[in-house]
Amino acid sequence: VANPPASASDTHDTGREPNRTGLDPQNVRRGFLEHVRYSRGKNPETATAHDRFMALALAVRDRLTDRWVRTARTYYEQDVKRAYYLSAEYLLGRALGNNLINIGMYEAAEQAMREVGVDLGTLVEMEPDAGLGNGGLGRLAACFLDSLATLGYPGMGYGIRYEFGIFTQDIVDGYQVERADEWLKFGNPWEIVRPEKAVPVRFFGRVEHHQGADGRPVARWVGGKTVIGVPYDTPIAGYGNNTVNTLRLWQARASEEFDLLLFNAGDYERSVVEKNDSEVISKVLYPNDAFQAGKELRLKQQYFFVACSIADIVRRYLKTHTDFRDFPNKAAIQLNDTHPAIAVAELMRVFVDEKRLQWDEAWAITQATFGYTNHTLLAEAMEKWPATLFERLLPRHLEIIYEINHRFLRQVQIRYPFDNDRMRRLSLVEEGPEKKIRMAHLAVVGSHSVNGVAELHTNLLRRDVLPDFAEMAPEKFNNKTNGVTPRRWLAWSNPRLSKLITSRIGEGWVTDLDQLQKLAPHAEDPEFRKAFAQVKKQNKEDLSRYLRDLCWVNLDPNAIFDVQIKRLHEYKRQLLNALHIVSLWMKARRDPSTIIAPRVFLFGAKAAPGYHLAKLIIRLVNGIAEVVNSDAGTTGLQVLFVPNYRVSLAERIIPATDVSEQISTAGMEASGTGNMKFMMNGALTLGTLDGANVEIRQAVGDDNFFLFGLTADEVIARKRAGYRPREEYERNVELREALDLIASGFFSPEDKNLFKPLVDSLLEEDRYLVLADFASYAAKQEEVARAYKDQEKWTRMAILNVSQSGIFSSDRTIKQYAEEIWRVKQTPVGT
Ligand code: T68
Repeated sequence: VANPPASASDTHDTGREPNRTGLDPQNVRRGFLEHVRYSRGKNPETATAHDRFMALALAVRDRLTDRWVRTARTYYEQDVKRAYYLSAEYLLGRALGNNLINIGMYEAAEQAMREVGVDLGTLVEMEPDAGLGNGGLGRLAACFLDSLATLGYPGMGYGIRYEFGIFTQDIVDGYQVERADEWLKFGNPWEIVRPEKAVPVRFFGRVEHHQGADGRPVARWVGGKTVIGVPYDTPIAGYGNNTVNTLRLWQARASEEFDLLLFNAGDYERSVVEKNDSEVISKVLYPNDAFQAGKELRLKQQYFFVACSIADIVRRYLKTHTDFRDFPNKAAIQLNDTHPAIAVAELMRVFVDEKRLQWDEAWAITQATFGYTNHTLLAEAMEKWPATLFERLLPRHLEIIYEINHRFLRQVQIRYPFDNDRMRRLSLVEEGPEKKIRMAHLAVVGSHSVNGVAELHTNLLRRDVLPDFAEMAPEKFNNKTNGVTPRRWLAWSNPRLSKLITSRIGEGWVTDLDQLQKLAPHAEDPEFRKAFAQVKKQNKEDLSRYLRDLCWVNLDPNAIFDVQIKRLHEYKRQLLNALHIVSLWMKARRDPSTIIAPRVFLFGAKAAPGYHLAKLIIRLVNGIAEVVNSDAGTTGLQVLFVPNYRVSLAERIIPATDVSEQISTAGMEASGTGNMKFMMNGALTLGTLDGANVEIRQAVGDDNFFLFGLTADEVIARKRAGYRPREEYERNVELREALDLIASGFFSPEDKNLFKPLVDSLLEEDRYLVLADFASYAAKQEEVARAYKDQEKWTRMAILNVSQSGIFSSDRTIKQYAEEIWRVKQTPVGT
């Protein structure tokens, strides 16, 4: 990509030389050296590796800046409709490599660094992951930002600038130990703080009701405490174009440095406590990925970033408009799950209380503006806030929610007279010992679109989770199957495969992933298969080297790399994988020839710190690894739990994977997105008919997918019929042996009863049907091993997986959101 010349006015603005931010190696080298000196205050000789990383990152940011300014101006001048993505999480990972790829200066940077004796790879490794998310939901938001920019959509992300993202995981004696993620400790070269755009946010206080001058009632939310939201902007560069969109993250600041009254009265301590109370709001990401803890601070976080973002969106709208009738034609706001759902009430508050709109008009505009994406079917993840908490923290919002509910239930009553049960089910308020606000219901009634994230998930949402809403407003419900960005997850993370693909079909696939279909005929070409297998082998060697230095293990790159990396959760069934490994190992002890093909089992997963069973599963996997890896009699089996799983680790592991474990209980995983990344990188899926696995199998064909397990309907039927896990245990010798060995304390010699809670939960309830699916899983694993022995056939299957992965590009997903929900238009940015 050639460097676009700065426009005449740009150059005039700053009086700088026209090619100050050129993309050729000489220019990049000069930019780098200037930042070493003038931003880091070092000589090239005294600069540390971290100084060099910062200097290069700043040089890259300079090269994004002209486009960033031009993008903002283009959207403003054309007064385009914008898509606003509201998300409590963005799991961005590292930015340097991705930015170099997207603005087309990777090779130039590599050469520039070589010329000054610096290894680019070393600098890339200096960058901490931006881990402002838990898992799939946060990573999806990051992929969406990349696709919005690459497709040239006027899109903007809003969220929280957590000082501490997802915790760092150490493994100590087999246990997970959490450490604070100090990602900002050495500075963040990408962000720009904009204190002039700070927004005040009120909490607590009370509502006063008056008669307004116009005779209409007025509500005034007064008193309470004010916190300031300060925006930090991060540039989001599109691939191969001039678009640079913005991710705006809010940091909480105390409204006064500290309360001067208290300070002057000598109560210094209390004055500083107040400051802490405010600034703690953006301190730390809640580390639960599928569970609502119901903490007050969490609700504060949600309202904090929503209030700042809504104020920002309304302020921007009012720069070019005087009344609000056109608002839905200029702003689409997408709610990433219910975490920002309070935005529905907040926009109503701004319209009705501050801008004095009539309720009905405000409501119509609000509904036309919002869309809601659901990411889970699990009851324990559904957000419900005690009305008492709401009343204290956000008294006006509770009134507004009651008003929304009152009007909504009246409509229900007219449509379904005398159906009190239905009214109770649909209400935004859950009655019971403690009154609660159902955030999903608020999001559904406040939006014109409600979507699930895979076909199966959307259907289950309609049928089982929100059936009454789906019956009342079927036109709201739609599916948007998730996707992942091929820039990070193929072009950047798997350069060998990218090069091979491009050598056969050209480079168009990077922005038009369906072109990968052109690879299908090449699956029949032995030369191509050989090159493809070679790439996988080299990636496995790279990963083995990396893990040798990290974990002190020597993995066999000739073995099947069988990988399960995702958050640790019972429904994802890492236990099923672990149980099967134990049974494989026991068989191999008796008869080593039962190992059909050598295999490396890799796990990577963080457990929510309060989720004891999940942490115990980590300890179990490490216990199994210790035994299996040190047993010389079973050399064909290796097990490794890789610590601190995160985006940058996924980038190393996925290109080296042969078997992708997607083994959740059917009906539990909304979509999955790791499954798509693996497919794109030539791994074969071993999976249930859950989430997007269903669509992956459809795309690639049954012959190229290892399917096992009960279907979602069968899972429900089994539970209805009174599932008794102990019967599975009695019936299956291999399963029994494995469970007995774990129960005996063999994998926890220091505490024989350590795993009793795990074994008991499996034998007594087994909510996720691990035992019911065990036989089917083990049988399919045997088929996997046999298939791997035929390397030609395996490689053909792997190539076909890559070739059919085009629909899982987040570009496809984002086009669907843009055309079917947001109605925003691609708006190219000129040079
Ligand atoms: C995930 N959800 C789904 N939630 O589990 C996954 N939850 O199937 C899907 O592919 C992905 O979303 C994207 O749609 C999550 O990741 C969370 O992380 C989360 C965080 C806080 C509270 C609840």
